[in-house]
Amino acid sequence: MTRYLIVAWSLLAGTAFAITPEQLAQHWAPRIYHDTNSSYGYEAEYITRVDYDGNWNSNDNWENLYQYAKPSYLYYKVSETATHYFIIYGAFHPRDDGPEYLWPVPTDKHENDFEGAVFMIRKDGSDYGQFIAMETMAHNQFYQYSNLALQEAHDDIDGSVPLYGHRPKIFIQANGAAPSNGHAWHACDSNCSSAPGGDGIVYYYGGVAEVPNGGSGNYSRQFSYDLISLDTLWEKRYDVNNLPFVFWGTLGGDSISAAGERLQANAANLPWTWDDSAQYVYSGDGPTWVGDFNADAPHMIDTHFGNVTSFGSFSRYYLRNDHYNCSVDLLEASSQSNRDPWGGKSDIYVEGYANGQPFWSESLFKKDGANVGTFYATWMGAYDATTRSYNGVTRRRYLNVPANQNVTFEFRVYDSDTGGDDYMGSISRQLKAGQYVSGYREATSNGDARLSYSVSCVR
Ligand SMILES: [Ca+2]
Ligand SMILES: [Ca+2]
Ligand SMILES: [Ca+2]
Ligand SMILES: [Ca+2]
Repeated sequence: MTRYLIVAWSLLAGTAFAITPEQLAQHWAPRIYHDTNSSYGYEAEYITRVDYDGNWNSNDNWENLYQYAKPSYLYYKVSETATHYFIIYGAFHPRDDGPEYLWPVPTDKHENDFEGAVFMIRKDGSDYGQFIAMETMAHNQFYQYSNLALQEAHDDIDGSVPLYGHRPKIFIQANGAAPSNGHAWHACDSNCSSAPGGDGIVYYYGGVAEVPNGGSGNYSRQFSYDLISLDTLWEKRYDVNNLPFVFWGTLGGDSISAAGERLQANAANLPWTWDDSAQYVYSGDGPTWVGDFNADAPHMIDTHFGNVTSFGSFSRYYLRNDHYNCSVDLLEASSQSNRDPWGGKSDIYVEGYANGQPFWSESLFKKDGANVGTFYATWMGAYDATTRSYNGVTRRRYLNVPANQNVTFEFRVYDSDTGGDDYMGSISRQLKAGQYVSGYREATSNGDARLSYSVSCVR
């Protein structure tokens, strides 16, 4: 009875989360089919917490594997817009083992590993909402899954999401999965009926962190995991010198083990530096960049999927996300100069960078034949943006950048031409956590354009 009163009160008050983030994460916590590989030792497959060995030192985790028990944990984080929840689940492994690392051969073998998924849940008025879609992280590639008639936009749909009751079923690859997919996450397929090589274990959410007693058998061994908040790592995001981070978003890992094995150094990344590296090739995953998985999942999903609004409205503004650093509102842009050949109107677009990392491009806003002095609202996908599939109405990006120090934000304006684009100047601002800057119809460095914007860094 008490809970129903709380729900009713929350709805009336308009507060975030009718139920707690923990309850949401518990409800949707996946059932995990974890392939195992005896060649590298079953204990190197176990999912556990980063401080499983009783310390926050990240470069003794390979060596301590057999000295400490590995109780089963899955990390989680919940964020929320007016219309959806976004739940990240992530699994840590002390080792990503495999064939010896010989650069540039792309094999796994490194200290620490962290991969996972984000679930998008629509608020449909029920306690826990409706599962809409999932993206998984599999060794620097993101995979898209849904059981609804979602269409592809800037990435292809990779399949459906098999369920166990209401819970998504996840397949995690084993150490040594060729050539470099150890501990990658995918939706379940036939690998969840029959474990590759005949061995694999099941992790299920039971609220208790059991210690596995072996990795053999065709999913006959099943262990309860407990959830642990990703806050416990986010709170240490600026703690470097391998405690546990070596630099922004990366757990420290040695290039050689105590036993002399050659390892890929510093290879485990947290969601705030995840990226689908395919964006660097022609068939990339569209205008979504480093950290969006964690800081701006609504943007990433709106970029990858074509019709998220087919299943209800889609807000792009967070009611709650404790894990972004800065937000950028690019509000309007105007040409002040006809830069097309022979004095034609400029075809303006804007690129945005934070410490050199892109967050805005001509895929998000472009206005062909812009009148000099007219201010055009930079709604994502409007006018002549080279990406016009956006469903969520927004001019805001949420970013993960290390804002404990000054972050350099740069807006560059260009006139698009077939024979080479013309630079129309830039605006550069520096700020760090706790600071806010804005510009109203501010001129770019060479006066060829004007922009209105605001940038706020909060943590
Ligand atoms: Ca350690
Ligand atoms: Ca080590
Ligand atoms: Ca895909
Ligand atoms: Ca196996």
